[in-house]
Amino acid sequence: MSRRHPFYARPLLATAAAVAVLAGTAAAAPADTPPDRPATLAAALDDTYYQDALGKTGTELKAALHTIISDQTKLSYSQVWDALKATDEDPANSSNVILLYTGRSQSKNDNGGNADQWNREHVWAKSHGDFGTATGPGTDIHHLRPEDVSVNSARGNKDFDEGGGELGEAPGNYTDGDSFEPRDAVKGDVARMILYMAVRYEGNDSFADLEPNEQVNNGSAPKMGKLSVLKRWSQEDPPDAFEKRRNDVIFERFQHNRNPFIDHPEWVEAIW
Ligand SMILES: [Ca+2]
Ligand SMILES: [Ca+2]
Repeated sequence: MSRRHPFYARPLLATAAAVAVLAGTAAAAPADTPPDRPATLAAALDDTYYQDALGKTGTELKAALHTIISDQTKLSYSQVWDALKATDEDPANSSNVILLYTGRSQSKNDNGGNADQWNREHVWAKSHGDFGTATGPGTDIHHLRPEDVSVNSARGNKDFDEGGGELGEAPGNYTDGDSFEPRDAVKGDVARMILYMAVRYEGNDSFADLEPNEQVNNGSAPKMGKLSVLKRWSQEDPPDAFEKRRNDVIFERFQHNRNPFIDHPEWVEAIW
């Protein structure tokens, strides 16, 4: 239990504790969560966390998930730095984080504003809905990831689609004037982050209702495209160990809410 995370001392949700007990792990030691979680964890989540969503589809499922995942702890933008050092830790080197698009392993302490340092990439670009970095969608670590500063700039606020020229500094990633295509290994991760944001933010707080659509060039509209491409990416790149561990760490240590599409990727098609 790190003293750098005062919010970590907050009592865990009953569901988190129940899940930890059933999974045979200690909720206070999320860093020790094995990459391949026991099947009992998924079953325990269905019996507790997702109880009110099971058996639903479409708008009913989306509404149930919105209620479930809106019960969360919220971070400040400065707390995000330390959170990402835990959520995106390199499993092969605990001193490093893995950068989302480049896939590079880089020192946790090499964060900042220089071109080859890492900073906080908003996968749902913060201009799409103009939510900035106030506590809320702009500090929701389910879609905030470490990324190389200049690669983050190259992505900018572009919508997601396939095509364009390959980024020299981030092989496997492509961009053109109005869209960005992440490398294959994180295509599904990106899709599930965008769809989490769409369910979590429904316009019933002080922020915009975020929704995916079929457009690029969405600009400052609270939309992100292209939905059909994101759905395909979610199918082609199912949740992996890194992504699942990340979801667990956010749930157990930081926000105490989950990305439902990592636990139940079939819910993408059930809603959209
Ligand atoms: Ca992946
Ligand atoms: Ca929404």
